[in-house]
Amino acid sequence: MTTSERSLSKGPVPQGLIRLYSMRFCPFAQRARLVLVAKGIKHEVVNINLKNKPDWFFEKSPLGLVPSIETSDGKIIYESPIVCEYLDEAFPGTRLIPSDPYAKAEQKMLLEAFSAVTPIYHKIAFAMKNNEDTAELKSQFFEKLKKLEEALAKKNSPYFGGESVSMIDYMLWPSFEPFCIFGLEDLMEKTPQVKAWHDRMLQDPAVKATFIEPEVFLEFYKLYSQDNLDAVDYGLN
Ligand SMILES: N[C@@H](CCC(=O)N[C@@H](CS)C(=O)NCC(=O)O)C(=O)O
Repeated sequence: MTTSERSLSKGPVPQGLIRLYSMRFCPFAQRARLVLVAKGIKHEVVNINLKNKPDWFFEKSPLGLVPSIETSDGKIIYESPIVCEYLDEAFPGTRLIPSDPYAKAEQKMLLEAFSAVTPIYHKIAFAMKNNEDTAELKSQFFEKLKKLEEALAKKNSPYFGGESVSMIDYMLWPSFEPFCIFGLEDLMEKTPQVKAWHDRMLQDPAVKATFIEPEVFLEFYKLYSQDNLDAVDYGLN
């Protein structure tokens, strides 16, 4: 794993590699990492210090956000759903997006329904830091979780896309990894199908390969919420 780049621009991407501009604790970047690993795509990771972005980063990601990817012929692709779809279509191996148009639309609708969850996470993290009451935020979060429970019950399958892991599972997973640090496990007890999905996902090889231990996450959140410039490097050698 590389340390965060602060000032040096990177040269061209070597032939046969994808370069991912990332931040280790970013749930959107984790989507890209999951897809890269699941499809066995050769890649390198450049971690960006989002509290101190180098100027050149805006050439690699016009909105200044991670993830973005760069190909060896200089193409830049950004926004996590677009990055993941590109990787799935441009590379061989297991297809993660269903070919059936309705199944594909269903996955996108589910993602849309769950999309507002990251800001709730951040609000919970900040409320916890300030010792504020998180009950209202947790109930907002629970409403999102119930939608997922309904989707799994309707589908009656182990994963959101059917019998095996597909793109929607990798798009949703990063929001579930830091669950315990926000004290949200009790909510998952009330959505048993989501809980069973969560436990299954923990066994997925790409999830295992990109997993960040809760205590590392917790320390990152503490440092990040204190505006510590080194937060994104927490845990690196
Ligand atoms: N819609 C974007 C969101 C990406 C995003 O918000 N990334 C955050 C890190 S988790 C970021 O780069 N933040 C930098 C900033 O806001 O300046 C996606 O899905 O890729």
